[in-house]
This record gives sequence, structure tokens and C-alpha cells, in this order.
Amino acid sequence: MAEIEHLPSDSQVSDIVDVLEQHGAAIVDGFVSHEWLKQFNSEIQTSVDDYEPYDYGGRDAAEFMGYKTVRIGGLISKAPCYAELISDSRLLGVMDHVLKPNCGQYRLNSSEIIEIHGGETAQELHIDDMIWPVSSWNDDRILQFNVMIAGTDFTETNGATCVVPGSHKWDDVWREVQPDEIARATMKAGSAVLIPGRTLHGGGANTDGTPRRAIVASYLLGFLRAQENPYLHTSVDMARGWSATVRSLMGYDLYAYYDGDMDAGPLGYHNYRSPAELFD
Ligand SMILES: O=C(O)CCC(=O)C(=O)O
Ligand SMILES: [Fe+2]
Repeated sequence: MAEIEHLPSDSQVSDIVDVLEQHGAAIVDGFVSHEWLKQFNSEIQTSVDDYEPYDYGGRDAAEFMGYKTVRIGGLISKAPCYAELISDSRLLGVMDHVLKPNCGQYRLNSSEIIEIHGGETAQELHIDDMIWPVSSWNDDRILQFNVMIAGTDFTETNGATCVVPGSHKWDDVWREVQPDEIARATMKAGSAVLIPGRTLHGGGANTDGTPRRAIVASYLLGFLRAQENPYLHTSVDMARGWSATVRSLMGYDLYAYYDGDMDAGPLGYHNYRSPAELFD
């Protein structure tokens, strides 16, 4: 049976990156503090209580997103302490290694609660980079990087993510997957599973009825369009309360990167100036 390597919470960024490069996934145990997790879960509770299922607009989409899965986005507007998670120095250290060399500036791609409830079946294995057509341009650079914090324990029976270690190096990522190639991201609440954009994975089946909550922060090469539209969940006033790093991650900044090799920009300007000037 395949396994995902576990690392301690005080791991060096270089150790995390080594495991990611080798295996295409890593779990960092005890990644967030109990206090932070308690605060987050309490701040998000109203949104969870108010949840109403979406119409995902088609059967394939509904199948992928799950019939018994609660998904809630726009986390920074609903749980302000989410800002601390996305600007965590270990996460930014990892993104500096895996995304920054290919874009200069990276952004938040999406924020999401994924709470899998009893009776949900396993999600189709997929790579998250499939969202952008350039993922098939025969290039092994990743576009997006997914971090999932366990908001509850992740177990084999409540839907712990299925991950295929090593699949990030496969020539044909869509080849048939053998059962013994699939690992489960079993971990305690507060741990994190890190899944770069070209690693096969999918939510697990929930057969025991205990809700499984993931708190997702996904990062993206800064010149690509993000999956989640952050501006419809936030405002300039809200952004005033964030650090400059968080504002930049949330897109309240100019993407302008000129190093000769990856020249791009300006993207995302406001009156032809950097949105960052709104906060001077
Ligand atoms: O919930 C999970 O464990 C994984 C979900 C996922 O990969 C997705 O929705 O893209
Ligand atoms: Fe995914």
C-alpha cells in the first residue's frame, strides 16, 4: 500500500520541498495550533450552519464536487483568522520554491472548506492543474499548489484524501491507477497535506458518517486567472485590515514582473496604478 511521508511541524522548508519533489505530496503533522483551529472553526460556524447546496450546473460537476459534501468559499471574509494561514511563513517558503521561480509573484487561487459527510462516494482522481489548459503543454512546471488543513481528524473511513505518490512524475497522468498505488492522507486535526498541481488525488468516501472537514488554501502562478474571484468576497475596506503580504496574495496588488525571461504585466491595475497604492 502506498504511503504519504509525514513531517514534523517544525520542519525546514527545504525538508518539505525535498519530500514534495521526490513523492509529489507530504503531510506536515500538527501544522496549525489548537488555538488557531478552534478559532477558525468557531469563526466559520455561522457559514456552515447557513450552508445551502449549490447547483453546480451539470451532472459531471455535481459528481466531482460531491452530493454529500459541504463546500464553502470566500474564507477570509467569513473567518478573518484565515489570513494568518495563507501568510504562514512555512507555506510561503514552500511557494517561494515551487511557484515563485516560474512567475515572480504567486497569488491565492482559492479558499474552501470541503466537508465530506456520510454516504459520500470517493471523488474521481484528478490533478488540480487540469483547470488551466496550459497544463497539457508538455511542461512539468506546476501552475497551482493545494494545501489542505485537517479541520477534523482525517481517517480511512471518513474521507481522508486519496493521493497517488509519485504520479507527479508519470508521463501519462491519466493512465489507470492500481489500488496499491493510492495512499490515504490520514492525519490528526490541525495537520496539513500538501498536494502540488500535478499529483493525482481525490476526496475519499465517507462510510462512517463522521464529517471530515478540510480547510483549503490553494496558491497559483500570479499571471493566471484564479479559480475563486476574491474581489466578490472582499472589499478595499476589508483589505485595509490585512498585512501587505495578505493583500498581495488576495490580488490587491499589481502583477508586474520583468526579469527578461518571464516578462509579464502589468496585470490587475487600478487606474493604471498598483492597487497597493490604495493602502499607502
Ligand atoms: O476533499 C478532498 O480531500 C479533495 C478535494 C479535491 O481534490 C478537489 O475538490 O479538487
Ligand atoms: Fe483536487
